[in-house]
Amino acid sequence: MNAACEAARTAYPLWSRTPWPVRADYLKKFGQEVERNEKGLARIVAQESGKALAEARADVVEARHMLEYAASFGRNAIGNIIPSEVPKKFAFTLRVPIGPTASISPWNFPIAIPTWTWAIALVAGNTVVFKPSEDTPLCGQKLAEIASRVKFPKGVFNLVHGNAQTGKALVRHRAIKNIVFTGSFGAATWIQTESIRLGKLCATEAGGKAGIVITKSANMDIAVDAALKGAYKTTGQRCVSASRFIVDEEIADEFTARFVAETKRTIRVGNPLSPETTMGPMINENGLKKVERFNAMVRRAAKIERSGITILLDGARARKGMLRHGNFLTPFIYRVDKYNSRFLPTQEEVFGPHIAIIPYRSGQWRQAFKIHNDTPYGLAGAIVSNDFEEVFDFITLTSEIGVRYANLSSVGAEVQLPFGGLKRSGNNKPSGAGILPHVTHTIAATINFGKEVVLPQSLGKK
Ligand code: UN1
Repeated sequence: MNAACEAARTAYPLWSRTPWPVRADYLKKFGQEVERNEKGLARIVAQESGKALAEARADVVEARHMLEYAASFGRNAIGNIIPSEVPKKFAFTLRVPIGPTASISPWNFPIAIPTWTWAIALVAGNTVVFKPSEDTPLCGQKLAEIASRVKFPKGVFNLVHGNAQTGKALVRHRAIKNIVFTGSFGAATWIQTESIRLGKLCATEAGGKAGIVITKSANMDIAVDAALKGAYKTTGQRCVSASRFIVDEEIADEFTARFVAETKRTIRVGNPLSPETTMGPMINENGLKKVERFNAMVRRAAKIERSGITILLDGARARKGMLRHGNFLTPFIYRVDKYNSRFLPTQEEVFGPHIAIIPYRSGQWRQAFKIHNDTPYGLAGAIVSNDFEEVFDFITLTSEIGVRYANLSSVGAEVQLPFGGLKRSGNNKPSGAGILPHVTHTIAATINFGKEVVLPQSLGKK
């Protein structure tokens, strides 16, 4: 790791002075290589992260989109011309890189999310030390192999493997000036604190507890489809996974019946490489145990009289055939008829197929929005409604989340939009299209073309 950070430091001066369009060409080639290797990469994603094959392919496609998008920055404006009150003074802004950048990325999008953190950073002139998750090292390795095929100058793109200990050492290394991180809230908080202490910059993306509000006017087909896609993609292990469906009580029974029936009909837990599989395993034993702990909490609560909690589909470890050897879990769905802010399973990120259906008093959609916002997280969420006012209010006024959807699911972000959350979901520095300001400094530059020094604010000639 020390060698990687020193290499990034040594390569930085030359790379940061390389023209943007030249740097962008490397990213363009990177994108082409990813496209050429799409099938092979997707297979590795499925094998290593457990995502179903179609989703694994989407992960690779999203990475290519990010690389193409980053490359486009090579031929874009990188600043503004700004008027000055002093004649013959020319003022403008310029984006300059920050320095060697640590990129620490998670296993749930092992090809796409790394590119979110380093593709634009590289085009902008930063050198990178990339640490993939210890759960998906081969995906990280494959990205580094592509980096060496596109022949970045030595030291521009570096890879280190390791766990949290490596990550911590990387954050603390004196060559590193900026950290771009996606992962857990705990790790994000540590990085933010440590960055302040060491005078570094950082952009963090942390967890979520996405909800979908379904009002009386909702198109029920959209509601059920959005719910299924939000709940089960990546086995509920997306930071945008929907785990709370807040439904008008008048349609709650219909929604519940259809959602549970569709879950049983369409969710096939199994080998991610098999085309019938719609839900692969949990990433590891710890991830599985965390979901089981939350499932057990709900089971305990359901036994208490008048708790208002009913289990609709009891999830468990899959025991069929070979599945018992892996971290396979089936969906857990419950209904919460007496909503309570202190009930941890509807507050905390569970990161798995653990779903609460929460009915609200009919017509009281503002109440539903309150429940929607009633978590410490604020990443993504959605409303399903055919009422203009409800949609307008949710999207523009009320919801406390960074990625807002209407008549869609909470998953499915695209790279050309900013991606980031409020509250515990990060430090307000979105990635995706939002990352450029966090991998560059915006410099104010002023050039005098006159023969005397004239100051603004009428300080004039004296
Ligand atoms: C994440 O959940 O960790 O919006 C990222 C989506 C993906 C990215 C999710 N494009 O579902």
